[in-house]
Amino acid sequence: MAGSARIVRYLLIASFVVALFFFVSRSSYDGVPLRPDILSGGAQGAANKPTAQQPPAGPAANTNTNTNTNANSNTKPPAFSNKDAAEHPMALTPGEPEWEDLVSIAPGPRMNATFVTLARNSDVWEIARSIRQVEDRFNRRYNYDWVFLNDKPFDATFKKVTSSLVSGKTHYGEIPHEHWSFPDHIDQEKAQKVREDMKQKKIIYGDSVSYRHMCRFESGFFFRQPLMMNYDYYWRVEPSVELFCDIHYDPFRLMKEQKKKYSFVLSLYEYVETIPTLWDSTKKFIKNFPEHIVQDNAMGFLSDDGGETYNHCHFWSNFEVGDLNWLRSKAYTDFFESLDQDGGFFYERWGDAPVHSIAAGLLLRKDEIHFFNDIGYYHVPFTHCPTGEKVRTQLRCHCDPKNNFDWKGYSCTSRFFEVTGMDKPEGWENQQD
Ligand SMILES: Nc1nc2c(ncn2[C@@H]2O[C@H](COP(=O)(O)OP(=O)(O)O)[C@@H](O)[C@H]2O)c(=O)[nH]1
Ligand SMILES: [Mg+2]
Repeated sequence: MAGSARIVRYLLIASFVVALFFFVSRSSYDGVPLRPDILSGGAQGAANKPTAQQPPAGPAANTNTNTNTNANSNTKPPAFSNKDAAEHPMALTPGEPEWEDLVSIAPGPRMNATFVTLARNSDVWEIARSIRQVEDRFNRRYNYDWVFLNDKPFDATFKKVTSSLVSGKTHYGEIPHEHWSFPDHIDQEKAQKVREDMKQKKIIYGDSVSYRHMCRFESGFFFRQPLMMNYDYYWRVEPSVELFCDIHYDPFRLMKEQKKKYSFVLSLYEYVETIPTLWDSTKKFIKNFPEHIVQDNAMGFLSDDGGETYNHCHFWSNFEVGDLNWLRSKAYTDFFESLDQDGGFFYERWGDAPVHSIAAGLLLRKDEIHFFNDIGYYHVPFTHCPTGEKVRTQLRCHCDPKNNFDWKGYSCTSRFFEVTGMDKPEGWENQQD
């Protein structure tokens, strides 16, 4: 009797162990294979992470720059297809199908789009913060690529940290000297004198040469870097920015479907001392290239007297989602080259924000510029926290609405609403100071 009880006990334990093994093996997730570069201990390598919906894909980089593109993947990202789009309409408001699901890889088409960041190696931890937030609030479900640009080669740490955070593929480009240096026509002595004067006057970045190269590069060259030529849309991300709200839909797709070419979340008045003659140069461009000035543009956002003077309003360009083909158009490049000839990037301290904004205001129809109320955003020192308690709750925003800059006196966003004839979001009156 004792013997058979032992056998029964052994059988019970054995079947329990088998059942446990079966259960554990069934409930485990499908492991994602480690990338070969990590397995081999290398720090280099573009992240190329296949997902359920998006096959390993990416642009074939046709570049001499220091590219970390995975050499094995030359396939283009899935193109925008009307059928795919029709099967998966964008859920722009709560209650629509697919609104609630913030876990799965987003179904539907992907745009030919990328994030883009200009950064130094020393910016690595600040950009890591930004990437983490962009991924958590949006890109982990969309897996868009990320292009990093630098006037110096990116180091191994920068590549390792950033490629481990981005869910799409990462590409690293070194900017050619011609795009980050003084053009020949610049009088060096005059430029130096300006920097000394601006230093005396304590104008922010007034004495910096590299900041001027940065502004000229962002104004005229980032969109024509070899790595960027593969894409149609970009989303600019700077170090140490914050995203406050869930992004339930694809902003790139909104741009395409609603035929938008430029977008913003914050707008304000530019520091006059940095751009005293920018409007004179703009007026010269308008005279020389009347064919580029579009009917029904947003001149009213830039000028209160029909174009005679500039009111200094500009979209804050550290956040932008935009159309690269517009920036590569003859209209935009003629505008940039005309400004560059006048030398104000060095004889003054023209920022890329007023340059992009004036271009958007004159070369685009006003309905081609989009304001993303629903993207909560911070770049020191300003916050865009969506107006409307309902929106903020639905989007799980973590910003303090009191900090929303949109309707305060120094913001130009009210003016944008007036010029475009849009209704201001509910609750804006209570946020004016
Ligand atoms: N590679 C490189 N990037 C720069 C340099 N200066 C600024 N940047 C980048 O250009 C962007 C704007 O610079 P930032 O310091 O944030 O200027 P601010 O936002 O106007 O205060 C950021 O993405 C910086 O990382 C530079 O000298 N080299
Ligand atoms: Mg910045």
